[in-house]
Amino acid sequence: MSKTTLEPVKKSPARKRAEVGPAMQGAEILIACLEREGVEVIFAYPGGASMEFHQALTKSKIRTILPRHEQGGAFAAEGYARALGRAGVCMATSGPGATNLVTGIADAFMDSIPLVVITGQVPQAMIGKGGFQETDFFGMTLPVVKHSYLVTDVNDIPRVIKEAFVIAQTGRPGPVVVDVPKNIQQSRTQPVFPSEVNLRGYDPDKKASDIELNEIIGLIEKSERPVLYVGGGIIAGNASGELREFAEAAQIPVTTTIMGCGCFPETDPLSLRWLGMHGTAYANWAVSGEFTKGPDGEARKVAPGADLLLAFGVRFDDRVTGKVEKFCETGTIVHIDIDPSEINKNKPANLPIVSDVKYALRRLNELIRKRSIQKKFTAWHKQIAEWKARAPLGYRVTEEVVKSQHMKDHLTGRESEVILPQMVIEMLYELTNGEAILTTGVGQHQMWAGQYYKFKFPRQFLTSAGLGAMGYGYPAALGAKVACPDKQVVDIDGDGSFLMNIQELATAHIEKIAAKAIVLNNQHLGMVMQWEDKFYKGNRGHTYLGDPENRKQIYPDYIAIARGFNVPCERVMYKKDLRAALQRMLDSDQPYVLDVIVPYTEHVLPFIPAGKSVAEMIWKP
Ligand SMILES: Cc1ncc(C[n+]2csc(CCOP(=O)(O)OP(=O)(O)O)c2C)c(N)n1
Ligand SMILES: [Mg+2]
Repeated sequence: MSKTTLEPVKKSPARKRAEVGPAMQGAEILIACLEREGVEVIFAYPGGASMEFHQALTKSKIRTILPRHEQGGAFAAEGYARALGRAGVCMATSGPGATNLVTGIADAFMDSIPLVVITGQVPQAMIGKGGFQETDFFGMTLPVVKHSYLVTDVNDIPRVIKEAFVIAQTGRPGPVVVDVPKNIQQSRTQPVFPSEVNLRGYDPDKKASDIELNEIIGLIEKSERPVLYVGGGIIAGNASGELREFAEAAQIPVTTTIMGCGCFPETDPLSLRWLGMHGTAYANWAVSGEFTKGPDGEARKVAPGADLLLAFGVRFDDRVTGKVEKFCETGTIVHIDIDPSEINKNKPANLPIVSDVKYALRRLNELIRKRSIQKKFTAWHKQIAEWKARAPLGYRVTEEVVKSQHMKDHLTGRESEVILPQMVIEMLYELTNGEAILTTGVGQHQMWAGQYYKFKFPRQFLTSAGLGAMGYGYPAALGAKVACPDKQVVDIDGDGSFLMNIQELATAHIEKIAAKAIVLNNQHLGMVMQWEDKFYKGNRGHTYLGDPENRKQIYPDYIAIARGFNVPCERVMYKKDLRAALQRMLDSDQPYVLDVIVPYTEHVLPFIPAGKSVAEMIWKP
């Protein structure tokens, strides 16, 4: 992400129309600024260096939600931001409070989520002296923020907060840190609230030229096998409607990244679902071609992939490309992104365009309305239909499941009663009509949630994609449920990931946030275990989460833990009980945990091992 020096322009027009408020303390001014930005909710955990803010919050109409760990607060603010498309706000005290936010900030940075992070800092006179709970938070977070401030003058607070929201929410969104020393919070002044900001060197308003856009249309007319490869930029840029219109008008198949799930309805015949390491075989073939291995072990291309890749709002992440030179090796690549630093970063583009993707798509639609695309790509659609029919996502009760310790320990051989994790998500999809907002932890369950739930609208799948932060799921679900109280919000979690922020069950109960969690409990760090099976001959390197001295017992006991939080929880072991249990969870108007015991032997398929190309894809269940 590009970083620019952001200096306020002197004598900005904002000053002219600024509003002067009554004399207040710095902390009160900051909260008044948040109110002026329309902030309704803040996830804030107090401490010595931030209690002035909390005192001011008690007098504010902003809803303050007390997470039970600052990491939970940061993830909840992110869940809120992802679900709503507006900046989420979190707050912590200096030192350990602030450092506990870092993972959330890094996550927001990687996934371009607008976040305003406010931290208390030791008084200015103590900075650099190693005072109690002092950490250089500005310095520590520098590589993972879009921008940051250490406020050194109480009079700067209104401008800084206004700028923080503009920077977090415009262009490529991201996290902004505002660190405020305690003496600044306690100083009094008459605030001057600017009505707009003027940031020298910051120009998020990028637009593709008609020449560039006409070139894209020319490339489409010349191509035989075009594919749209679209991502989180479409969602952040609110460009889903435009994308849909464009794809349908041009009849171009669409694959998304995990960040882009829902930006194009996965139920549409043009959808190839998501691509990459665990994406569909047909999406990967459509981009890079189909390969088979001969008896000599050599991979041979049996069908070509895209000859034109329209990469809009994506960043050619390695989990998507695998071996990057082999990714769409023979195609012409058009890359549109609002952030110039993404262009030619991971994969060179033949036609690079720096633009707001919503503008580019809207204008493309206008252009092709006037001069419609003649190509029909009939042969290409036929090939894709054949791939889809041959390699759909699928699972079955394998020999490995039947012979597994799970069957012996928990199912006493009742094969027909085993619950596979994929089944749970398919059933949830059915029972929620595909309308729920899903969050996830990180691991196998995350990939299955993406594969077996079909996303229909943007902001429906909230997952830690770039950072891959375990513990994201439940706090993010809290944030999403606060943002969208009328939606069913379900965290599909792993037993390892859920445990990392389990304290947020208290937040859910006390704040009456009815976010649901399904723990796909395989008693293992499943995804790491899958790599152990594949690359380390199944040698377990600390990936078992149960009690080694009592493997028959499910450990830890989530029912007992949830009871301690006053949150209802049910365990399901047999298939016959699954549907009714899911329904009870969905019908509840409270936070709820469903602990679903699944075998650990399942592997996520398809699977392109890291750094490998589509020729190495394993896809048959
Ligand atoms: C904070 C953090 N620590 C470690 C990892 C590495 N890691 C990736 S997936 C995974 C296993 C997750 O286990 P679980 O949550 O039970 O999900 P499962 O794969 O079993 O579905 C681990 C340890 C991570 N992504 N994040
Ligand atoms: Mg697990």
